[in-house]
Formats: sequence, C-alpha cells, structure tokens
Amino acid sequence: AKSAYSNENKPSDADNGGDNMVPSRLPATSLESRWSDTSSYGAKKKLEAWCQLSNGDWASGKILSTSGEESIVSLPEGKVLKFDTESLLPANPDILDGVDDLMQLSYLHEPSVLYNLQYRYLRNMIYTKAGPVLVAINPFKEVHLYGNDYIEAYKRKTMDKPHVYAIADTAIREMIRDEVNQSIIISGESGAGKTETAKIAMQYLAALGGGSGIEYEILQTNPILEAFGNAKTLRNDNSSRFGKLIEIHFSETGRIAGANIQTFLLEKSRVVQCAQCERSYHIFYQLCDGAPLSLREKLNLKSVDDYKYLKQSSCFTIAGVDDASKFHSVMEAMNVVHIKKDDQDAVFAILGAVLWLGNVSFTVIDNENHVEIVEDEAALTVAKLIGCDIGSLKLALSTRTMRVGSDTIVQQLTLSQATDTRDALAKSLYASLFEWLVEQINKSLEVGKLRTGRSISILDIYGFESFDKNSFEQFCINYANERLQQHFNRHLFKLEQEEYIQDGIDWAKVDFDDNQNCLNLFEKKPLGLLSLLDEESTFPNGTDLTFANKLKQHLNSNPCFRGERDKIFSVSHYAGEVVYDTSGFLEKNRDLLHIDLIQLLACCTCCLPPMFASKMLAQSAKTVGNIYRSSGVESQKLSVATKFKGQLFQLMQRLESTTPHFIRCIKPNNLQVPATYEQGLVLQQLRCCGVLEVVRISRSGYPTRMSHQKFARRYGFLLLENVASQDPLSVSVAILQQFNILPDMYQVGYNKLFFRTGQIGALEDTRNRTLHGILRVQSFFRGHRV
Ligand code: AD9
Ligand code: MG
Repeated sequence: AKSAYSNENKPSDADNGGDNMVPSRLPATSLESRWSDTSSYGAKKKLEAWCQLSNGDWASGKILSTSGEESIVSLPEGKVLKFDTESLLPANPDILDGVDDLMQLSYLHEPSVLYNLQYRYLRNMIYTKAGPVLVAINPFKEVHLYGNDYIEAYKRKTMDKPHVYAIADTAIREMIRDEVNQSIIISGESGAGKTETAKIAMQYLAALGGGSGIEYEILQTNPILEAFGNAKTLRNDNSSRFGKLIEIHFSETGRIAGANIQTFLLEKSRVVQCAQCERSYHIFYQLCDGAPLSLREKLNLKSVDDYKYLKQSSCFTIAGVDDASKFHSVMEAMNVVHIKKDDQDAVFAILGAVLWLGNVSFTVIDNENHVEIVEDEAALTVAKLIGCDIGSLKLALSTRTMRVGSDTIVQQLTLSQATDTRDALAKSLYASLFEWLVEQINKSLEVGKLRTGRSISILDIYGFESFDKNSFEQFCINYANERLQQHFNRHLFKLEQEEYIQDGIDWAKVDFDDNQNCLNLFEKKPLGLLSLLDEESTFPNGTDLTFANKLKQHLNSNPCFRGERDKIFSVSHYAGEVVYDTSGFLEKNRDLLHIDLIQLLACCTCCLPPMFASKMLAQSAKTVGNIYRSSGVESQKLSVATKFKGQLFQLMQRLESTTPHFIRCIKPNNLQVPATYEQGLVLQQLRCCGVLEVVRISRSGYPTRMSHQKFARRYGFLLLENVASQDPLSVSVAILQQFNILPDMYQVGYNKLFFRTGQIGALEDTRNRTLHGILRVQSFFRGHRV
C-alpha cells in the first residue's frame, strides 16, 4: 500500500528557520556519508536530524554546523542547541511523513517511528502497519473510521489504509484460501484499546459472515460480558477484569455458524474490595440506577451509596456514562442471547444478595471474639433473595463444621473469620454467576451441525498492569501477558527466522528481546514463583510472609527477580518492572469455600445457587489427588494459579494451531484524553513489544511463502508456454520468469519460495481475473445448453 496523504499538513521549512539562515559551515561530510541516502532526497537542504532533549523527548532540527564531536542544531521555535554529533539521528525526508507502514521509512529508528505515529495520530489516522503487525493508537474520542461504508470499502478493497477491518478481512480470506483457522491476537497495556479493537474486528466479521442472525447475538454478548466483567480502574474506566477468547465458526459458504466464548480468571476480589476511585463491576451500578420499580421492590434495592461494597471506594459514577441506560441495554442483550425471564430474575436476585451481603454485620458475643450475625434488613434480605431460611444463613456465616478424626465439631467463628466467610460467599456467588452467564451465552451461540470447523478466534485479555500496589491479580494478569508476549516473539522473530535458516536462504539474523527468563521465573518446577506459591499454600502454617521469604531464598539468582523488604518482591517483566506485595496471595490462591457455605447454597430455593453448589462439588471431586488441604472440611480443588497456568497453556496450544494476526494497542497518554501524545509513554510501549525489530525483520524479510508444489499448482495454469520438466520447482521458476518477478524480490528455498511484501499480489490478481474469465465462459456455455 502506498501512502497517499496530501502534502498540506507537512511542516514547512519556514517552521524550522527556513533556508535564509545559511550555516557558517557545511555539515561534515562524514555525517552525509553516514546518512546514506540524504543526497537523493534533499541535497540542497540543510541536514535534518533528530536530537534528544534533556527531558528524553526527541525533536527534529536542522544541523547548522558540525565541528569536532559537536553539532549546532536549530530547533523549532528559534532554539539553537549544541549536541553530541554521534547522538544525532537522521530525519526522513518530508515526503515520508505519516507513511501507512513503518516499513516504508528510509531511516528506521525510535524518533522516526515515534514521529510517524504521532503525525498520523494527530490527524486521526490511528492505525499504522509495522510490517505484519497493526499498531492501533487509542484516540480516546470518536473517530469516523467505522460503520457500513467503511466495512463495504474494505470488503471491496477500494480502501487499503491500515485498519482493524483490513486485518479481519485478511483473516477471513486466509481462512478460506488456506483452510486454516485464524486468530486475531490483541495486546497492549491496560486502557490501550484492546476491548474496543476486539469489538471492531467482531463487527467486521459479523458484517461479512452475517445473514443467519447469529451474528447479532454474537455482538450482543459484549454488553453483557462488559457489564459483569469490566470495571473502572485507575488505568481505564472500562477495564476488563477477565480474559476472553471468542472463537467464531464459519460454515463452508463463509457464513457465521456460531461461536464459543472462553473466559479466563475473573478478578473476584473486586466484588468485596476495591481501591479508592475505582469501582466494582459495572452491573451493580447499572442495576441500582436502572432497575424498574417492580424489580427494585423485589430486590429491596437501595441506591449505590447504601451498599458497603460499593461505598468503600468513594466512586459511584463514570464521567460520560449513563449506568441506567446501560442497564436497559444489558436486559435487552440478555433477551437476545435467550436468557429466560425467570433466569434473568434469578441473576438479579443474586446481584442483590451480593450487595446486601456486604451490609451483613456481626456482634461479638464473648471475650474470645466469637460472633453472631445481626438479624437485620441486610441478613433478612440476603436470605430472602437466595432463598434460604435466616437460621441457616446465620449458622453458615458464624460457625464452621470441622471433622476431627471421626467426630464432627462445630466451631464458632471470630469476627475476622466471619467477615472473611461472608466475603468469600459474596465472591463465590458472583464468580459462579459470571461463569453461568458465559455458559448460557455459549449455549445460545452453539454451532449447529453444519460446522466446517473453520474458525477465527479473537483474543482480548486484560492488559499488563503496574500500580503502586500490585497483588495476586496483577501477578496473574502480568503472567498471562508474558505468555502472550512469548507467542508474539515466537511467531514474529523466532519461527520466522528459523524458517529462513532451515530452508537455506541467505539471511542475517535480527536480535530480539526474549522473555524466556521471565517465564522460567514463573513456571520452573520446583523452584519457580507458581510452584513455590502452591507449595506454601498447602502448608497449614504458611503465611504471605513465609512465602515472600521463600521466594527470596530460592529465586534471588534469577535476573528477573528481586526480593525486597518484608512481603515485597519485584519482577522485571518484558513491559517493565512490577513491585508485588504478597499480602493476600495465599488466601487468593487457595480460594477455598468452606463446605458449610456450599451446603447452604445447595439448599437454596433460588434456582441458581444449587447449580453453583453442585458444580463446586463436582469440581472438587474431579481434582482430588492434586490437592492440598488445610484444616477443616473444605471444598478441595486446584489452586487458582495452577488452574490459570493450565488454561493459559491450553490457550497457547489452541493459538498455535492458527495463523495469527497481531494487533498492538498503544495508549498515548495516561489521562485518557484525546489529542495528547506522550512520547515517553508511547516509546516505552513500542520498545516492550519490539515494534522496531518487527519492522526491521519484515523489511529485510520475506513475509509471503509457499511450497514449490503449492505455488506450481496455484499459478501453473497461467503459464503461456509448456515447461520442459513438470517438477514443481521448474514450473515455479517458469512462472516467476513469465511474471517478471525480480531476483531481489524472492528467494528459492529447499522446500519453499519466499517473497517480499506485495509480490504475490499481482499473481493473485491475474489468477482471479483468469478464473473469473473461465467461470464466465463456462456459465455462458451452460446457459446455451439449457
Ligand atoms: V484493559 O487491559 O481491559 O484495562 P483495554 O481493553 O486495552 O484495557 P479499552 O478497549 O477498554 O482498553 O479502551 C479504553 C477506552 O479507550 C475505551 O473505553 C474508549 O473510551 C477508548 N477507546 C479505545 N479504542 C477506541 C477507538 N477505536 N475509538 C474510540 C476508543 N475510543
Ligand atoms: Mg479490555
């Protein structure tokens, strides 16, 4: 794709001082020769260069003179500064301002990439190609790049600018052409735009594969999952607190046949606890603001600030968001995905119960701090909503059944134990509800019998997070991002280069930042973060502090790990260093629900809790053997970290069997505001996902490849003359010659042909035209026979 932007917005020479300021001395020839192709672009002009200012930002200026190791550079706004000549980087000619693909830059370095992205971003061109990767910069405002006209233009290929639509289009075409499942893998920091991008991709797939109506259902899963699984955090007003893989299945004719959603580790601690200025899950606020009168009465619903779980973070609203109207969209979406009215009522009852649970309080009844639950509006409403009698609720929240040998004893809980039990019930109800919703959605989207098995998966997980205080949730989220980063590295750097080398073509290796060390830190057995966490979680006397000490004892030699004071340790992630606090790690990793609570749920008359309970029991039955026990009778199951690791492995396996398409979302500022581009912030994100290296590889690489056989089969019929030998390589070479593909533009490997970007396009066009011609002729003859 060539760049076709107007020249109007380009910075003029006048901005930089103009040509009337003739330098006293011409720039040194050594500079000219170092910056090889200056002559071809601007021999008459003064050399333009990028200079790094003291605050780290890059600015472009004109070199006025160079003497010795120093250069005098004139910067915009009349500033003239001295720089170390070696530190200057050559600027690209104006004609390359804002190119569509970073591969087109003559000089590829950090400032030129930063500038190119900024140039485009400020003109609302938020998408840019970095070779095979799409870079998407969050506009934090509505940009007019979407909708039917655009979809149509990308479908008809009358539009070739970088876009999520173009990626989705390629995925569909490659799925059909190669008969291989595809994946669109979206990554980036929290708030960078992954979830929005995923929705835009889904929109395109739905439009192209639509017709059966199921595509509308698929789109309507978004408002539901966002309401129940997203929340306002300090980084993002609509932050996904779960990971999601949606697999969209297509029929043989390219129509959507159904879909399946897999979710990963919902952050359930948020239900009972969230940081200042953050919110719990959107659905709670939506319910409180938007529930119709009858529902309010049924749930004994109050306003958000009456609920302790919601009140604690002192944040109730999100600027520009109308929770009440969102509630109506969610109700509507639930209808679309066929959640029955009765079930919807049960969903709201559970939500109400969770809110009221937070208000349940206890009174201390003896001097050992044992408690009894206060039988007030909160407790009574919880009992009513989940459908149990108040006596059972009181018992379940204030006592615990223990088995000692063959005896069963009942232990009274202390205040902190009872509070934890209450919160555990709230978290478990909510997480089960979320899981149940996903199941219902999957039933509704289930692929019919006619499936071909071809699919496009879209992956949108929570982005890398680093807060002032980072806990178990960030630990899991960032671990997931490390895994994903490795997948990215494998495909774009490792596999790519290995393939060249294996097939024996000329190739100079490009280095990249491998994150294997960090993954080892997490995954190594028995001395990795996850193993040590599980081990400590099984010790009855293990605490967050003993866990932290164990880490320091065993992991200090890993360069990615640093043990700090008390319960603190830090990890050097590919995206930066994160300081974790182990407080709560063991508890969250064990995630035990006392059997008394499961029994309570099993006996409820509200239809959902018994289902949740039987599922919990079934899960614990399945995993006996891999378990750890702490004292008491508890539901036994895999630890959260181990289960999550297993899920991620499965995910990676699934993705490995697909052709990946990568989208890297970039957050241009931390304020979540439009038109603000913070160089440092963008640069850090570009660095950690290796954008420059990807471009470097792609520029010197051969992104299109085909086996000799396939190439000969696909294009052989276009040959005008017979080839003496029919072996695939000879046929291939004859095709290359007939189509005048220049020797620089391809290499012949042992098994495959490797092409530079754009080479196969002309061949495909001819093939399509010829095939259409043949089809027309055939239908002409058929028409005459009839
Ligand atoms: V997190 O890891 O789930 O915390 P995401 O998913 O990367 O994060 P999200 O897609 O939620 O970020 O984007 C954050 C906000 O940026 C959105 O709520 C929008 O307000 C804004 N955004 C992102 N992409 C676009 C876009 N293409 N057009 C307009 C956008 N606004
Ligand atoms: Mg998201």
